[in-house]
Amino acid sequence: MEEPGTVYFTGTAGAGKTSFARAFAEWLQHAGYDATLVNLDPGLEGSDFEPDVDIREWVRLADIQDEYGLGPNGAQVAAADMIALKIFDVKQAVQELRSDYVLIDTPGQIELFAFREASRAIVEALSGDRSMIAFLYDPALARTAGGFVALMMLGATVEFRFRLPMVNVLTKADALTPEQLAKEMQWAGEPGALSDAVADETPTPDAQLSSELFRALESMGSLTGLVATSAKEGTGLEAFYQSCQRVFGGGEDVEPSHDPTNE
Ligand SMILES: Nc1nc2c(ncn2[C@@H]2O[C@H](COP(=O)(O)OP(=O)(O)OP(=O)(O)O)[C@@H](O)[C@H]2O)c(=O)[nH]1
Ligand SMILES: [Mg+2]
Repeated sequence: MEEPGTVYFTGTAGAGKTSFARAFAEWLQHAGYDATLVNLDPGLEGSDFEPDVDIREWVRLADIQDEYGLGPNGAQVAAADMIALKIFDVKQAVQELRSDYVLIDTPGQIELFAFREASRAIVEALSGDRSMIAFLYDPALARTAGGFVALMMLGATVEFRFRLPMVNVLTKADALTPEQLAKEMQWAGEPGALSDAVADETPTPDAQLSSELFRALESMGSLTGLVATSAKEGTGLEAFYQSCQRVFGGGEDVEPSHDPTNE
């Protein structure tokens, strides 16, 4: 059996990681693929998300706070190390399900995930040859050119830390006006339009810093487009799937493991 395609969903707090991972899992199921949804967020709350493999079986944020008298951030730091210690149990549970795709929802606080060594150990343990990161752009933060560039830099940081191929995803597209959506998509596709917008926004921009920054982001491949999606309306999921396929298989579809018309 071919190794599954593994996708990590990352992005700023509230960017829509959990909603998008879940919507994509449902889309894959309808398209005839098996998807294992993995929750790596020890603080996940809410009952309508039912992951197939759940870190909370081993590590729960509320329990760590109670046991060690920690606040939510201190508990997240402690949890990251505890998750790393349990990661082979998680891996075994994922492997037993033998799915075509493994979708991994990561903790809300991205700096904890991106900067801690424990996270690198976690990603290393769970990743095979077919692994990638979906970096989610929250439209509320991407609305200004400065905010958009800041997200690009954060995405570049995540890519630099984990050294995995990355696909950029704009979430909650339904919450944007068509004009806002068109503007953000243009910034993603045309570096010149984005750098002009940054210059317009900042009355006295440091032109040299901006142009060096753009060059660095460009050479890291951080300006390679954006897939507009909405978990709420179920849009953009096929386009995201195609982007994943380009990363995993040079654009070729894998055969569905079951026929969706038989369900
Ligand atoms: N309009 C709209 N809202 C969305 C969409 N996806 C998520 N949201 C809302 O955005 C908020 C955050 O969504 P989550 O999926 O929990 O985001 P997250 O990145 O997992 O959040 P944390 O794990 O807490 O950092 C919720 O209020 C969702 O209802 C979408 O496609 N459209
Ligand atoms: Mg979440």
